[in-house]
Amino acid sequence: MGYKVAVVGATGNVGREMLDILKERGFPADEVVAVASRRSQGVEVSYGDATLRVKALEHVDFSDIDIALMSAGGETSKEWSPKIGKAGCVVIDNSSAFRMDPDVPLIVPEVNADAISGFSKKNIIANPNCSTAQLVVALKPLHDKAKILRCVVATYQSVSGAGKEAMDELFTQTRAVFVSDPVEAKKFPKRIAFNAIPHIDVFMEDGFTKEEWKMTAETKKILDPKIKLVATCVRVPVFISHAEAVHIEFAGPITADEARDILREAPGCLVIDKHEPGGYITPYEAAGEDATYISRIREDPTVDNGLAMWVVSDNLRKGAALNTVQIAETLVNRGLISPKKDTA
Ligand code: A2P
Ligand code: 11C
Repeated sequence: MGYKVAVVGATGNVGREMLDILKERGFPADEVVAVASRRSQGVEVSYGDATLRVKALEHVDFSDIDIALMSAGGETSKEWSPKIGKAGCVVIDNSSAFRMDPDVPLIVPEVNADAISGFSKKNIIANPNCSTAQLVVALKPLHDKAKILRCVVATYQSVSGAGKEAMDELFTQTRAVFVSDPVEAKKFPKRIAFNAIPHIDVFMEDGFTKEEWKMTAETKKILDPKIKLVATCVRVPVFISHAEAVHIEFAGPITADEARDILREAPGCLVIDKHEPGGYITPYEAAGEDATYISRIREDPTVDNGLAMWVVSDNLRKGAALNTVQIAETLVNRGLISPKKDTA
């Protein structure tokens, strides 16, 4: 007996990955329903060898669906996730809409799977921002060893984090530069082709961007509220995978060799760290992969108990779709959900 699963946002970057990952990992789904906006009604999307016809969100009855994987933007989530949850369908929400809600667990299964049990108040579980997810996967095993006090992060984020139109914009602008056409910026505030933009999401009153705030607030909720974290989030002309330069201060001593050994054994982490040209991972190589890659691990001589490292992961997978499916797997494996009916 399997589950009936809806993927909401099935025509988008993350939704398509969700469909692929459900299939790849053999999630026990008897039926998968692809859902998007009215614009996409009837559009075909792939689910393994099968083709699914997209349904408009307004036309779906969620009362007979077990799990909704939601990635249709914050506004759609704000309106729909509570309604879907009330209909008795567990929502795993990839937007930022409910992450800070105390009645909604914010989960990265390798880090805080035990917190999932609080989901039943609203029937919503939140998936973190992509730049947070990969960071906490790498921080957690080090925090267990030597208590992180402070973390300074600079991100190098791919355009796919901003959706499929943003990927088109990088492609179109790059082509325009080569053929000397005028370069038009629509989705991004400045040209992204051959550039770097230190601005992701809206500005806050204190001068930080919301993306930077999310990294701080979400790390505290998932890992430890005592950790101090400051981020600078930068968009770079890369299609897939976010990279992060991470500087950590610990309460006690930890060497680069110890950190490397710990991270080699840690769930979800893969260490590629040779001190030679090419002995590290780049975003291009991480695209399409599930791991959080860690390279360039070294001691930081400018602070007590400091380490520096480079963390890279596919933002559409661990940063979004994979983590969402892993949350669904956690619900199933811990017996926290059972199928409403046998649709086999
Ligand atoms: P659609 O293609 O019909 O607009 P991305 O982040 O890659 O741009 O994808 C966003 C996803 O969210 C798409 O699948 C998009 O569907 C879906 N979406 C956007 N707005 C809504 C809405 N109001 N109702 C349902 N799905 C929506
Ligand atoms: C980006 N990290 O790269 C963003 C996308 O809060 O889920 C995801 C935003 C979020 O633009």
